[in-house]
Amino acid sequence: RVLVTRRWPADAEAAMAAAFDVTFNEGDVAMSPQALAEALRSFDAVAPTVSDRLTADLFEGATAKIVSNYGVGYTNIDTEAAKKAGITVTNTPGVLTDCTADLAMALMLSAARRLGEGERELRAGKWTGWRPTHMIGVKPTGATLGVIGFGRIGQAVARRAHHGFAMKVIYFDAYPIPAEAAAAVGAEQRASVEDVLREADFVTLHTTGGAENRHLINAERLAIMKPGAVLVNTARGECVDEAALAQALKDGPIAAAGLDVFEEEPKVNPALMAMENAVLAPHLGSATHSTRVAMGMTALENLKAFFDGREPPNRVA
Ligand code: 8YV
Repeated sequence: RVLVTRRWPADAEAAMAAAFDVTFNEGDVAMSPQALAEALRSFDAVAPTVSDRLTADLFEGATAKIVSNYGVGYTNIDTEAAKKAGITVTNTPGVLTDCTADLAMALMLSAARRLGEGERELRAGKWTGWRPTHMIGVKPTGATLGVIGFGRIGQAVARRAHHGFAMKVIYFDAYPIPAEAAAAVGAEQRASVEDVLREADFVTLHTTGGAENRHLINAERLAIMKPGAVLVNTARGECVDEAALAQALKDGPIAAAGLDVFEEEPKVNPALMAMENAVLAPHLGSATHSTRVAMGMTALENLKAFFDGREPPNRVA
């Protein structure tokens, strides 16, 4: 018996229903902690999403065998607590790499070229006509892109930027990256986050979230970014100190930001909302039909393998 905490695209739901006795939780809001704790006690498996927070307390008395996360990022789950409770945790890597990288590029271009601001002006009937100094943005083509977190998604963004926009790519990753992966996009490694921030015209975040990367971008680090730089975050909201970012968008040095993720989703810091130079998206990284189906299929594959007594392909705990 499997509980899926949200409705999935129909194809993925049908595949799940063919394999398991599955309940899809109805409703557009995240499940309450009480309901999640209850699910962990009454179902054999739970398939949560990013907005279901499976904190340590919820694993006390849990009898489920596996949590199959619908998403690659799994900092919504206390994996240590799951492990202690003897519960396997899996995720869905790979299938959403392209879509997330596409969205990072969309945010980068929108923020650089002031698309949100421009559209708001036009729709408000405030556009007075073409003029040479109107809505001047920042030019991505040929600029330097700094990638922080050079894994699957970071590398996919680097490919797009390097091959499509002739950008020079520099990166920092806390873990070793195979030289061939960097060479494929002509990427040069930098020794620290600071080194990337001092040199890059555009900075895009592709680390995990969680305590390890909380406020990876803070006031001190924003202060050393290049004047006119653009920050993009499609990773996790907690990676950026939103209050400090709002201040930097107001006072500099950076010119703009494109954000798909927020510290307290679905709440967005009002100080960010107030900034015209922030392009804000409601966590759309993986939001295309084929990708959302593929995420469901991957979550299902992990469950099937586990209950067939095989090693699940994407175990994280
Ligand atoms: C999902 C994501 O929308 O996979 C991730 O880590 O952030 C997004 O692709 C979300 O996680 C769904 O649970």
